[in-house]
Amino acid sequence: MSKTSALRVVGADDAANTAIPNDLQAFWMPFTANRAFKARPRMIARAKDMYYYTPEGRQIMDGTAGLWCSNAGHGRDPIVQAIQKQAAELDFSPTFQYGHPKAFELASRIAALAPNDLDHVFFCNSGSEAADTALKIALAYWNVRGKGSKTRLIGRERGYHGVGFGGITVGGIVPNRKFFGTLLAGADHLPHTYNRAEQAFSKGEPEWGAHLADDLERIVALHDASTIAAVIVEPMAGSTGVLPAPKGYLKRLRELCDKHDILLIFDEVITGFGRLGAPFASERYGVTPDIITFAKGVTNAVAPMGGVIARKNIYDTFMTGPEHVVELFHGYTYSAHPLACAAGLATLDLYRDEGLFERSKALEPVWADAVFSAWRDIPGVLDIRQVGLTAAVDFEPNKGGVGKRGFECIDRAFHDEGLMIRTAGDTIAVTPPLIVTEAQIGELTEKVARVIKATA
Ligand code: PXG
Repeated sequence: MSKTSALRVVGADDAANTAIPNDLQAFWMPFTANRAFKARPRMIARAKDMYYYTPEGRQIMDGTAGLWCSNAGHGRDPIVQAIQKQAAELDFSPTFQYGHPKAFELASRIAALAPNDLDHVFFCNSGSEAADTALKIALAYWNVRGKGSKTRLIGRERGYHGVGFGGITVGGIVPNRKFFGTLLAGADHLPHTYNRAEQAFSKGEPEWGAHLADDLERIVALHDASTIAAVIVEPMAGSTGVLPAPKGYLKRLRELCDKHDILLIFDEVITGFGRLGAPFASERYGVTPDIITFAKGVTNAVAPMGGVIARKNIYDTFMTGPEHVVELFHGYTYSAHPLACAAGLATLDLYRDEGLFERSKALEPVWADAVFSAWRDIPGVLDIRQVGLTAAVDFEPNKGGVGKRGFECIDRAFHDEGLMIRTAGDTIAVTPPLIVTEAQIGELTEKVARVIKATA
């Protein structure tokens, strides 16, 4: 059999948008039920603003900002033009021992958005690389400071920090871990912060649960602070179904990390760049971590990019020793890739010029009311969670067993309602681009309601 994949091109005048692969086998799709997809594909050919379009031209509302990343919507002209211009001007230049101007400019712009003295930006290409980079910086920091026994990494149940070995070690999603051996040694986990009996149907951050941060005292008592390098948490756990931090929880975690001389890392891969109505969730919560990870929204997802923002004292700790010697033995060929930097700068301009972080904040009450009024009274709905421009709804499984209804929701939303959603088991999560209008919020929440009812 030929290994050349044939393409059937529909409409010669718009070939690039309408090429339909007729052999779906070669692409082993990530985090996808491959056989179900290939039997009944959900194919996307182009995108503009709030909408995707199928190869046949059917409109699909983007209920998820892609994968929580296209915060300014799709096909935005200033970003498209910036990457076109950049590709022609400087396609690639290394950032090991050389530099290009936009890398420095973007780092300064991100540092200016970050809270307090988080002033130094290390670039990579994804959220997974950002998590592993942050953990490595934390380990190296203690090493350079002469406290090399501080090696334990503390994550949290139900946490998601990407799919690298560091990230799955501190992460808390069982299927992401159990197939992959023993992971890194010496990690431990805080309990997750979700308790349906105490928190169900909370608007915004739940009142109950700040005390769960105190579990760090138990972990310190067990291992001793002299062995612990860092704690990493998401200010809002996105992947496991939108679990906002309980009120006061992050502040308590900060106090305990200070008390025991442990670095605090916020994984802001989802919560960064306006998702919670501020440049970073750290600002929303008034809590300054030592390290922030980011990705996704930094380039509006137009080019792959991730990164780590570190406090001044962390960077300064490394800037010792002979000046000709590399201070941190870490980096990626594509760290601060010129196309990603150009996309990032154009994206940050767009966020500023259109006031999208402020828009996200202003829309939050409208969004919260819409999701609660559309979903609360549907039979079988068990909980609704919302924070910033994100929301999730849990519902009872149907007779297909756990997770079957969730899967049916993705399929039905796409084919019958023209809507893209995310699911985790029998939970739907939605998180639209920050350009969403009030009318589109109404439409989106109604579509989700119909999908839940239709799959009961
Ligand atoms: N940290 C967090 C908090 C994330 O949400 C990553 C790290 C990893 O990023 P990369 O760029 O390596 O994928 C993420 C990614 C979902 C979903 O809907 C969430 C993510 C990715 C794909 C799907 O659950 N988050």
